[in-house]
Amino acid sequence: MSVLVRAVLLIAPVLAAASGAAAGPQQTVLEGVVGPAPTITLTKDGVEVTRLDPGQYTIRVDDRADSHNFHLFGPGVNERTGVEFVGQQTWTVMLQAGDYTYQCDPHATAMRGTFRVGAPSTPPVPQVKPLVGTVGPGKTIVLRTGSGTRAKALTAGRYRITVRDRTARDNLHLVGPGVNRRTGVRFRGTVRWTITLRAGTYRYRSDATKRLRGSFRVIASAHAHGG
Ligand SMILES: [Cu+2]
Repeated sequence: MSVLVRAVLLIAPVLAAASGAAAGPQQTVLEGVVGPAPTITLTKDGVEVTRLDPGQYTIRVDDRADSHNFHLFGPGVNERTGVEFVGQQTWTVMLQAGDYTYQCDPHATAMRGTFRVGAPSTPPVPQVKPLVGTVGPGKTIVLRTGSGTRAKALTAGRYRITVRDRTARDNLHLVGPGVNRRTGVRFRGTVRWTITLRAGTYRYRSDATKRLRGSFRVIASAHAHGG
């Protein structure tokens, strides 16, 4: 073998690697996991994905149950594992500005997440909205929104409820789809619950006084494309 040929053989892989690196920036890897518990997650470096820059991504999906699947859809993307499929899949996707959803199709109301793709200047989707529940002093109970009005119709999603239990004779007990939380009747103080409200009717009451009660409706959240 001549010195020239040997030199070319040595250099060729280096050139190939260099041109490969020049072809594009390193792709960001996202990890999608569904099952075996009824949970679905999409994370980047271990953190739940809520916003991404537009671009090409590698999605590693680990589907751990034959009763769940991982389905990602949004602008230009529609990828899914089979419900009966168990194992790993890798997808390369081009994410564009807009809202994306990942869900388990058979359990889409409970096993579901969303994230937004867009410039960092895009206002983030509000993740947790505030509510304030007050019981007492005296025979009063009310649940108010963050703006201070009595809750009547709310949008489905994550809420942080600050419960101000100001009486040792009543409590605040909130019941509705997926939620059953209460303070103790004798308890007085402030607690905070972070809960997910789903479409349906929620009722709150004092377990000690029947007439102390209220209710509100929750409507499914529309996929608002804010700008
Ligand atoms: Cu499922």
